[in-house]
Amino acid sequence: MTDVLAVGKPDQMSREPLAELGWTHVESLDAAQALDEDTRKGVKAIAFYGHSPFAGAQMDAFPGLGLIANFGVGYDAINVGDASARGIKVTNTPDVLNDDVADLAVAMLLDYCRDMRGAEARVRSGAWGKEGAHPLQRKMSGQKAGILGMGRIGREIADRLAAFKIEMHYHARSEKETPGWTFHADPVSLAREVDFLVIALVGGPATAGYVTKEVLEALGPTGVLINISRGTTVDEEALIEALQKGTIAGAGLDVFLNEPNPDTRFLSLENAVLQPHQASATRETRTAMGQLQRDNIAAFIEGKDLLTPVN
Ligand code: 8YV
Repeated sequence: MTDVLAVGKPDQMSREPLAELGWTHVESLDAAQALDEDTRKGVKAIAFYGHSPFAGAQMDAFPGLGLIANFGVGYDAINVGDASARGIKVTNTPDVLNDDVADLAVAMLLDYCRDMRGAEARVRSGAWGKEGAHPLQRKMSGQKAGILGMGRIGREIADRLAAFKIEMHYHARSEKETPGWTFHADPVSLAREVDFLVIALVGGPATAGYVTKEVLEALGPTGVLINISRGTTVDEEALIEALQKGTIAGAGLDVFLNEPNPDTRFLSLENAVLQPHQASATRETRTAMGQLQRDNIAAFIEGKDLLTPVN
């Protein structure tokens, strides 16, 4: 019997450490709840991977549970209110992934603007030689960008975009200390002002549908939307319609409502760069995330202060 249960599908950087630690591992919360009573009663901490909803009903299957250690900064899948009500602590893995997530946001924007995918296809297919140069694309440097949600990741994205001589605007709950970037009290005003709108909001009920049809309309037919936060932050129906009709110019999307099987209408959109929720997916960052998750669990088991508590 072990007092730590790993639930979900750990990536390649976490599988080996888990095997070494000898924790029981199941691939889903359903499988976790189906474990025999003795095993469930013995679980003190859960190392949680993935994004399936983890609420009170699932927590109640583990009467001795004291910690849910989430693999990821976003813990919107975990009902923290339910956890707190049961005396269960929750931890996440902030900061260690900021660089990678910001890198991918910029990469999707660059890819959208310069059509690197289409241009590469021209080289590989031989069309460059047969048909000539790739059509001219759009300049990214020197435009105006808006960050929606100026937390730690939003700030990293803004710093990178500013280095591309991009004029920075942002919307957040409150005004932040910045090198003179323009604060907008509402997302529509932000979207109206900028060429590129980058969503770096936290997920969860508070930001569900935050990017409305109205925000997309304000972004306008030359505007580009980048989302590295959560699919839930956008009215996805409105986004698909805007991309289909050209109400916005394009998008770079790493997150969707129905992962890992996004709405199939996205798949035929040539004006969208689509990524499989991989913003934090480098070996370096995933190693650091796994280490932080395991350090939180070790601290909890040893009765020490948690490193990155959420509640
Ligand atoms: C995922 C993420 O955790 O940190 C987050 O909030 O969305 C990602 O880093 C990762 O894809 C594992 O599910």
